[in-house]
Amino acid sequence: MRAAIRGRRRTLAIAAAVAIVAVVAGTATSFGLGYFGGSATPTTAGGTPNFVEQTAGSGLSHTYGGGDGYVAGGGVAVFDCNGDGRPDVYVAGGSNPAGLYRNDSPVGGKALKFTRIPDTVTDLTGVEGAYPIDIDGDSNVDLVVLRMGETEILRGLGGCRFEKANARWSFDGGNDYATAFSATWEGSNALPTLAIGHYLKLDATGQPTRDCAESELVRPKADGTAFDRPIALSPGYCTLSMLFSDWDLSGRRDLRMTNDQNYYVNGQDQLWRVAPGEAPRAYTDADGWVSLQVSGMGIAGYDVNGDGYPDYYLTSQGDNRLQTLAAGPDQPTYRDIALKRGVVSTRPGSGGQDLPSTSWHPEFEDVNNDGFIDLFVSKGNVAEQPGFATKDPSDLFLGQPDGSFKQQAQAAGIVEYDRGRGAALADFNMDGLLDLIEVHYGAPVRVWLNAGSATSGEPAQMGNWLALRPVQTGPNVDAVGAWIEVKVGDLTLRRELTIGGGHAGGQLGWIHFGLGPASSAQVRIQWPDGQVGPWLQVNANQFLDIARGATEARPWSPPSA
Ligand SMILES: [Ca+2]
Ligand SMILES: [Ca+2]
Ligand SMILES: [Ca+2]
Ligand SMILES: [Ca+2]
Repeated sequence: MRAAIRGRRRTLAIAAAVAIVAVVAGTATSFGLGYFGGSATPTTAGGTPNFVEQTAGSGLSHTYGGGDGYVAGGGVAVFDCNGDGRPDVYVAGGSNPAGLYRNDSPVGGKALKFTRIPDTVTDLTGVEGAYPIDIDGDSNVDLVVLRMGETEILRGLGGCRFEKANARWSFDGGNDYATAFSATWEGSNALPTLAIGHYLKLDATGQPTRDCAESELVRPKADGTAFDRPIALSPGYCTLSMLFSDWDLSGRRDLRMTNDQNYYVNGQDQLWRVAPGEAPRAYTDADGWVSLQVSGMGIAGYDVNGDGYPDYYLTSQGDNRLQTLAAGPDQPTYRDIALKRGVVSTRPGSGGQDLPSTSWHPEFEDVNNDGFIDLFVSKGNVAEQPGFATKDPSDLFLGQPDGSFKQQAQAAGIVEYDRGRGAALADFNMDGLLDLIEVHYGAPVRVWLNAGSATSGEPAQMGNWLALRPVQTGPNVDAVGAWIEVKVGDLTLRRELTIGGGHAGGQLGWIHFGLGPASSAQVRIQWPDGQVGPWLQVNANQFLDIARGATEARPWSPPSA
C-alpha cells in the first residue's frame, strides 16, 4: 500500500515536471486562449483600450470643490471596505462632504455601480484626500484622511463602517493644510511610521498663507500601542506628494517628497533618509543628491528602464520628470529621462491650446494587459491660472516594447476638459481590465469602464493578466514594502508595494499585472523584511492570494452577481 502510493506520487511528480517543461518551452496548449503560448514573452504592444464613460447611472455622483484652500487637493482612496474583494472608493469633497461609495458593480458585467454609504464619521468636510492603510493589522482597512484642519485616522470596522481613532492611537492630527501621506513599517514595529505632508501654513483664521509649512514624521512609541509626538521634517518646502520607497534596494525605505516651487524660497524636492532608530535626515549634494526645483504635485514609482531600481515620475507644471538612478545604489543621484521616454507632457495632448499643462496624479498600470507598463497622468488648470492651459485633458501613455511611451488619451476615450485632480486605475467590475475614476476640481467625479478592445457591448479582453494580493501575519498584513515579481517568458515584471505618492490619494488591494500573450507565469514575493519566497507557477486571468510561507498561490473568486 505504502509502496503503491509512493509509486503513484512519483508518476504525478513526473507528469508535473513534463507539464512544466512544456510550459517553459511555450508549447502547452491545454489552457489559455487559442494560439497563445504558455509563458510566451510579451514582444508586441497591445492596442488602445476603449474606456466608456459611465458616470451617469453609476450611482457615483460627487463633486470636489471649494475656495483657495482646496485648489490643490481632490484625492480618492480605493480599497475594499466590506471584505468582498471588490474595490470601494472614498472621495474627497473639499468644502463639500467627502463620500464613501461601496462598489456594487456586477462581477464581469458591463456596468459600474456604486452605492453611497452615508455616515457622519466618513462624511467629513475639509477633506483634501485620503490613503488606505491597515494600521492595526486587523484586516479591516483604515483610512488616513488629509484635511484643511485636523488630519483624521478612521479605523475600519468592517461593512464599510469606521470610527474616529486619533485618540485611540494618541495621534496628533494637528491643524494644518495636509496634502500628502506615506507610510512604512520600520523594523518589527507593531504600528507603521507615518509621514504627513503639509502644503502652506495657515493663518489665525485657518486660511492659507503664502509660506510653506513643515511636514512631519510620526513614529510609534516603543510599546507599540500608540503614536509618538510628530517629528518636524524641516525645512518644509510646500509638499504635495510623498513616498516611502526602497530606492537603493537596501531594505531601508527613504521618504521622497515633491514640493511646489511656486511658494518656496531656495527650496527643492527632498529625499529623507529614514533609518530605524535614527532622526530623519535630508540627503544633500554631499551625498550625491541633485537639487531639483519643480512645481511638484504627484509621485509614481516604477522600474521603467528595467535596471532593478525604481524610477520616479514627478508631475509638475510645464514639464514632468522621470527620475532614474544615475550612479548606482551608493548615492541618490538621479537624472531625467522623461523627454527620452516620451512622457514629459509639457503641453496638452489635445484641445488646441499651446500653453503649458498642469499635471497632478500619476499612476503606472498596464491598462491594455500587454505586459508593458502604461502611465496615466491627470491634468487640469489650478483654477483660472493665466499662462497655463485651461483645456488640459488627462494623459494616457501606453508603454511600447522599446521602452518609450505613446500618448493615446484621445483614442482611449478619456479626453474631457474638467480640471482633473486625484484618480485611480482599478478593476471595479473584476473582469481583468483596469477601469478609471477621476476627481475634478469644481466638477463631478467621472468613472470609465475599460471595455478593452470592444467598441460597444460586452467588454472584450485585450491580453492575459493576473491580480495578486500578498498577505502575511501582522502587524503589516498587506506586506507594504514587499516586491512582487512576475516572470513571463524572458520578461520579469517587478512592483514595489507602497503606500503614498500619487496626488492626495492611493490604493490598497489587488496588484494588477498584464501578461500579454502568456497564459501562465511564475510569481515570487520578496517580503518586506527581505526574505524571498519561492517561484510559484500560476495560470493567467485569475485573482490570487499569496500567503507568506505558502507553496502555491490560492485562487480567489469574486462573489457572483
Ligand atoms: Ca468592496
Ligand atoms: Ca485596521
Ligand atoms: Ca500596456
Ligand atoms: Ca474592469
